[in-house]
Amino acid sequence: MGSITRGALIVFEGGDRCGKTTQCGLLLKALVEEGIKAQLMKFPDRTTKIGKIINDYLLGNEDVEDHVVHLLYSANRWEAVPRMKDLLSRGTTLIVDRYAYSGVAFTAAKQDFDLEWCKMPDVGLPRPDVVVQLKLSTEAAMMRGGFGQERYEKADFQAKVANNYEKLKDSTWEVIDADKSIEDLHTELLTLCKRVIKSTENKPLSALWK
Ligand code: FDM
Repeated sequence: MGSITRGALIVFEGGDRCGKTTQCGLLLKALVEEGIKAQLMKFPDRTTKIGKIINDYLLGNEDVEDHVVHLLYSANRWEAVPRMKDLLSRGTTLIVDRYAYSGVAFTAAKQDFDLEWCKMPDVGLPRPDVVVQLKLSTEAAMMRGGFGQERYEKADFQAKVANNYEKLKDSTWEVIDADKSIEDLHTELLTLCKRVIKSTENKPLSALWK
């Protein structure tokens, strides 16, 4: 029997209204149609006990101290790690909507938070094979229907988040201009992801920020 090649860990990051969630869904569908094993994941995962606290916080139903909520977001990723590793090792590609980069970029946009401190709880998570950052100007994002009602959905805060993403970028990042049609963006992302899946098949999974 040939050994099973591992799946790729593909993370999507980007500001509000950039089309991240839509594109993750389209990508999953296209990969599965081509016979490639893939699953979607989303952080925060609001379905777990920790995720429910985060959800109440985001909806403004509950106040959680800023350091505490940062650690909860991280814990919400760590609780998914055994499942992620299991799926990846069985050859399933994971399409992940937000990851530790959101964790750092959003908390570090708050007052008196240091970027390095923010990274610490996520050190050692499975390292993505690619981080696809969908870029859209704040103006273009606003044209898509404005920001919603949740905490953080304000233009000045989003600008700080964008600035933090810049500081987190490393060689695994692919920055993609999201100011195009859903179909064109999808075609571009599908090509990119298939290339990544092929090139990481036989590479071991490594650890983030280590
Ligand atoms: N967010 C998301 C954080 O502040 N930290 C994190 O670790 C993660 C994963 O939660 F405003 C923020 C980003 C966003 C909010 O995310 C909810 P979704 O993608 O809109 O559900």
